[in-house]
Amino acid sequence: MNLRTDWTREEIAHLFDLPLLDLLFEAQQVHRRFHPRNAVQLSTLLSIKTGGCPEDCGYCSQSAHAGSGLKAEKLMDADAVLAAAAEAKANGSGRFCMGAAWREPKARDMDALCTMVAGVKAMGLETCMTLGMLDRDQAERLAAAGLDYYNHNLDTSPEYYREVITTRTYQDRLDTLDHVRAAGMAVCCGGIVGMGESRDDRVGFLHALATLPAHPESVPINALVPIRGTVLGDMLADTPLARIDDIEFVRTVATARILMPQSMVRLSAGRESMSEATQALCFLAGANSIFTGDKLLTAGNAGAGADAALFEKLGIQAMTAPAEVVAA
Ligand code: SAM
Ligand code: DTB
Ligand code: SF4
Repeated sequence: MNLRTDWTREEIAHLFDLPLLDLLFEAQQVHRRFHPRNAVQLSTLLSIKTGGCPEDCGYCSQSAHAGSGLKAEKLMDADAVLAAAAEAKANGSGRFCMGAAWREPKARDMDALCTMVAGVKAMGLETCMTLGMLDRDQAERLAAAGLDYYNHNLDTSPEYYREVITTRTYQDRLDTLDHVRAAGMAVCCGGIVGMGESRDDRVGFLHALATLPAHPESVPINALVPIRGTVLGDMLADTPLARIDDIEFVRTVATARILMPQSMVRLSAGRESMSEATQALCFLAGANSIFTGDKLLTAGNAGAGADAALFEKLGIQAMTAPAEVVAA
């Protein structure tokens, strides 16, 4: 089965426009051709370096440009990172994702980062990092240390991007994704909906992902978590009607599933404020991965207890082994 990387914006807009039940039916059919049914992969996040980031991403509590009141911290010790990874594994997580509030890693941090990757990998967890931009050499070093996935999001459409971030370009992000691919790592790349973008921007965002040279193996779809003191968080808090409509969010997930059939589509930030019914619709739409635990990087998350209860109610199993693709 050849995966299409030549989707047009018109085709994507047409999928978004389908009657909801037709869209969900198609997405779930695609899902079942490529993935085990009723199974959701669990990833756990840890912020290994919090706050004080020089970038100006309008959604982010960790930007030094934001007035979120978050205290800037130093890079954590490897031992503390490994202790958190062990706890994540004990809670059933299959992948451990370490995030740093950096524009890019500095040369002096690379040894410590490689130690963390090797240690987490040795526990039998899949490893993921998100550290900002990487050059070719940094990507190769992390891959050699055992890094399985690198998360770097396109965040939104190329057109809306400049409304959200000015300190790095869309092309900078595409370059990092190229370096990650060239180093042989799997790509985790998605973005955020509910930032005040239009439907057309959501079409453009999924178009950008689905027409990369290869589909990202993981596609995190975040709903904006509004954080006071950030440009977008304040915008949303002051105009509650701007919040993304649940059904529009579900349509975005379903369209992503149809465009990128083999990818893991992750229902990411923003889940804490979603009803169980909306989350169930997202799983029907083809989402098959979540972040577990009660914290994302700085914002709250649903927590293991709530997730276990939800899975029980919906008859969903946590994937135990690394996600396997079902042959078409
Ligand atoms: N500093 C690195 C970078 O941006 O490349 C890695 C960490 S950054 C927090 C990772 C991603 O989290 C962002 O690209 C964005 O998509 C998502 N994110 C950050 N803050 C968010 C928020 N308030 N709501 C939803 N998603 C958010
Ligand atoms: C992604 O797309 N979502 C995660 C992960 N990649 C690193 C991060 C979500 C962050 C949510 C806001 C916070 O915790 O500050
Ligand atoms: Fe920095 Fe990443 Fe936050 Fe942007 S999203 S401000 S790069 S931590």
